[in-house]
Amino acid sequence: MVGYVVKSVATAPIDGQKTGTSGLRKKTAVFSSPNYLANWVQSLFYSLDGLAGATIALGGDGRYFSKEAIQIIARLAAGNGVAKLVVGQKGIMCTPAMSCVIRESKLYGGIILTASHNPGGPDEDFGIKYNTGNGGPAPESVTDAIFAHTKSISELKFAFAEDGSEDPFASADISKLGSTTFTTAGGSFEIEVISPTEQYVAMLKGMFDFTSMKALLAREDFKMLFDGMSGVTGPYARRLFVEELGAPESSLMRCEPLPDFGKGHPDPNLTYAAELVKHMDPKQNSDAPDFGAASDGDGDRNMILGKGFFVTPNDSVAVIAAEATSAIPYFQKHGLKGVARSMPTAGAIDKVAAKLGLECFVTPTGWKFFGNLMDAGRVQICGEESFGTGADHVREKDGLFAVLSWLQILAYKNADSSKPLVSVEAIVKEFWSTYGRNFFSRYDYEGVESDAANKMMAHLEKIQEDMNASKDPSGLMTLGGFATKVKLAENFTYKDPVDGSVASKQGILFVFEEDSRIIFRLSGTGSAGATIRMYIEKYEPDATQTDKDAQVALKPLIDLALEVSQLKEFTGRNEPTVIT
Ligand code: VG1
Ligand code: CO
Repeated sequence: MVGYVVKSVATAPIDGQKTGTSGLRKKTAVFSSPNYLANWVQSLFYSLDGLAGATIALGGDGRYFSKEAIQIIARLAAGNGVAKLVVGQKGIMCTPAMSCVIRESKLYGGIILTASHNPGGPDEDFGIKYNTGNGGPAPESVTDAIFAHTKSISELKFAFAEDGSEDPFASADISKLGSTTFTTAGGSFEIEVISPTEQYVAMLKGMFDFTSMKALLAREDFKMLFDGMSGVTGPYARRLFVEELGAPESSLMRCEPLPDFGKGHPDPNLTYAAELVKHMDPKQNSDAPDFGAASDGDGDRNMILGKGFFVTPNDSVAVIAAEATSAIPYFQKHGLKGVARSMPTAGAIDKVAAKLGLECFVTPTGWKFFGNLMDAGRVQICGEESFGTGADHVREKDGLFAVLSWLQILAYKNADSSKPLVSVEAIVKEFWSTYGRNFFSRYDYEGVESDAANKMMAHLEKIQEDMNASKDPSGLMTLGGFATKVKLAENFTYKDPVDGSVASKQGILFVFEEDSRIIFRLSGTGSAGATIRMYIEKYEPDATQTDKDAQVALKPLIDLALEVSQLKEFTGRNEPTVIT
């Protein structure tokens, strides 16, 4: 056995190491600068109780700088008394699989190396996130403690090789499965390399009826196409769709994980997954598949498409909730008591909850807010407008779970193979005719100057406060001199119903008389400057009006939002970077 020694190395605080919506994300050059990663990881270890002897999982989307990061983290883990590190082979582990491994193996927690849907590479982004023993992203009590430590840190507890060289664990080959143990005076440290797919695929297999999905994929009139966006899900998709469900290899595109995602932006939406969208369009491809899906860099996001048809994430999670207990074995067995969505997410799922008599929660943006509700058994399905869909089988959003849910619903609706195919589009349109349609769009303005973005938000906050101060007895307010009546203006505050913790200033929203909404918030996942997100929603109960194009249906509200916020004046931007 190889030995190591623990030594203290001096360091000094580095500014701006505050965890955002989902972990710490910065340019790779920042992350790889001296002690940047080490300071944050040491601060994390300072924030955790009972770390001595613990087992921690480590893996990520395999992006550029992951290998170096794993080495630094292993040395700090050993230095801080962690007994064992469970590492995904080649450092790979998609985010929902990490959540599954932490939960099923009852680990102390896990570290995920990803900047998720942000591009990767030497000039792009790197990120790190800590998940607790329930498999979910650390709550704000933990991330606040980490941030506090980053401001006062003075030493790093590093493991060194006995001969003084820097990497004491070089002999643990993370490209091969197996375990290596290292020793030091009074202790030891083990690195176990595990399959990134095994536990997670087994879990998914237990949740769905693979036989009926296999029959669906065997139909002459049914084809699917999955876009891995060169992110981490490729190997999982091959395993599930090709090896387990029998789809041909041509059902996969961009399914080899690349450290720079092929220079793409691994964010599954109509803009960044344009190639998939093109393949799915019967006007551009005479052989367009019937079902299309994509996932992001770390595998927690998903996009669902039918032939020439886009399913919004708001509708997707609502359809899954509506069909869950009839179509999906996992929910047939475990039941469905409640659902949740983030505040900016459109309220289609609320309509399902009302009809099915389920509890329905509205949380701030970020998956970490769903964890307590799921742990308490009050929520089983939840989603975000940002292409996040998930359930209580893990504590992260789960792109492949969403794709399998849709395949399962399609298999259920098409149980009789002698009948013509019931399409994705038909399922969504049937949903609209039952529940009405929540038209929704998000405008993102990326790379805005921080000062300008903050001024715009302050301007909106002032409008919101003035409105509340001048409320007339009818309770209705006039928005910034415009004729439209507003029934609610607020800066969203959330009180966790389980532990009572409060998150304030989570986005400024104006809700109109007929439940239309405009919402503004600043992104917490960017790595430079500010990203403004503007969310627009309009509910249309009339089944004869649900077929419109969303941009057309929302145009008056979009114009109003731009005028009230003075977004163009504050930022100098005439067009958004991305529309979803
Ligand atoms: C965005 C999304 C949010 C999501 C978060 C992490 O956050 O809006 O809904 O939970 O990304 O997703 P923000 O603060 O930039 O709006 V991922 O796949 O990047 O972990
Ligand atoms: Co992600």
